[in-house]
Amino acid sequence: MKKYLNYIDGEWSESSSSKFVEILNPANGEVLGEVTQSTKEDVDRAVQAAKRAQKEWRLVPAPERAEFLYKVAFLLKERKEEIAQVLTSEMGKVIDEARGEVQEAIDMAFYMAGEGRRLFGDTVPSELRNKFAMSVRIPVGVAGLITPWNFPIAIASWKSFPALVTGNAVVWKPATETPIVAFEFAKIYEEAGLPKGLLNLVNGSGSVVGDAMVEHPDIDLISFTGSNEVGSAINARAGQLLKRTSLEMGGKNAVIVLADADLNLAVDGILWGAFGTSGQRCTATSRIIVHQDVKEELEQRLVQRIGELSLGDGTDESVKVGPVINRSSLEKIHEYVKIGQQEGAKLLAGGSIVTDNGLERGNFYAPTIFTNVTPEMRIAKEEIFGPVLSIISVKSLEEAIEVNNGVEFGLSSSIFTADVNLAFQAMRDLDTGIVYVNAGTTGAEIHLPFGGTKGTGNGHRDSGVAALDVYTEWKSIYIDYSGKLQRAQIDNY
Ligand code: UN1
Repeated sequence: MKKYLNYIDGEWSESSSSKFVEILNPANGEVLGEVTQSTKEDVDRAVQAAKRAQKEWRLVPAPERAEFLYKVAFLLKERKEEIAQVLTSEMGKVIDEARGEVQEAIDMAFYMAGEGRRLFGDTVPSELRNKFAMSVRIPVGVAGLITPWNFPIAIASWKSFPALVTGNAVVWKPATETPIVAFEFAKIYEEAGLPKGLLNLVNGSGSVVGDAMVEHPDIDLISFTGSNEVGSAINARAGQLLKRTSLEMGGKNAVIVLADADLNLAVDGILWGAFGTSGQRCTATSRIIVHQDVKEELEQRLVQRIGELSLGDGTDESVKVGPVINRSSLEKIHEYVKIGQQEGAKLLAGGSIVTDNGLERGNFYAPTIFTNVTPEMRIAKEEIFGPVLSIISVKSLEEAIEVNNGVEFGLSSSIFTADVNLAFQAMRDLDTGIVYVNAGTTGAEIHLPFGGTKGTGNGHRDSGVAALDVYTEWKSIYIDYSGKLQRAQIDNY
């Protein structure tokens, strides 16, 4: 059986724990290999290697650091199909989406490589004569990256490229469910010739490897994407240790459909947003907030179209919805469906674990729609992370915005309307980090900030120029060439 190892200080190595965990294909339960389970000592070795490597790396000019990212970008481009196939078999998303995800990593590589020739700071006039003032970005040191299984390469790219181009070294713990994609990514870094110790891959559980990273005194920041439960525990401990954290967590994203909306377009956007990646995106559409005048019409069209979503192994090009990641996720989704029924919501479609057509060996859940959902119901408030959609009816845009904003998360939202005035009102008032007009809640592009308000995060953003803020400190520099002591705020007044 193929064994997946750690990549520490430029070497592939097995953990001293000698423990391995099986990697399963979520579409059929096939064992794809097994992955080493690391210890605290492995983390320490990775951190020491990172620390050593970063000492030299910070002195490498940023455009030269960026050269490695360009190489990574071209290698990713070359292997796009191969990695996409691995991604689908390991994580389950359908092959088209897997290709899209690898493309997201390619885009991010080129974009962040470009930053090697920007990394803009400010030059500003000094308030004193013969004095120069500027600010520059400096690396934080060793960045600890903890990434999820739902976007195993895109999110690792959102974090590792800006970390490296700004002069940091990386210790990376990928999700236990997706070590093969992590292996492929680390191999590409290796092939690109990235100096050893700058990118260290440490496989293992959150409770051992993740905790050791948070606790390690030589890891200067943690960038995490995952659940609120884990994120807030990381933040609490990192807070005590005065360690920087960037957290990207849950969502409860809504599509608002106003009475004047193009319903065909709205249905396309909703189905893609809710059932793409089997609803396992942070940005997935999990609520529809519809104007009462078009509620029935929208429901009819959704129910009609939901039948077209063929389920199956995502490597089959004709399949539209793949499996969910594992058994416990499948059960959690089904639990929520039962909760919805108990709460009095009406099931319009789906609502069951799929066991027919040979799909019983995989983790398949039928695309599910509830209607007559009210904002207080748990299915309208909690993140389900599966193909379950709740329809809530409202009487006005104002009420729609109130419902949208009435949850503890604030990642993405969307509005379908033909009225430009209402669209702008929504853009202003929707309390989410990402807003779409006449498109669903998914589909963020890498050159804009990705992240959310309230319980979704802690004010930081992945991707875009904003990502640089996570991986750099500001240094303000004053150069006095007057040859005399000039006291700021005193000698100029
Ligand atoms: C995620 O679900 O965590 O906007 C990332 C999107 C993708 C990224 C999603 N580009 O849906």
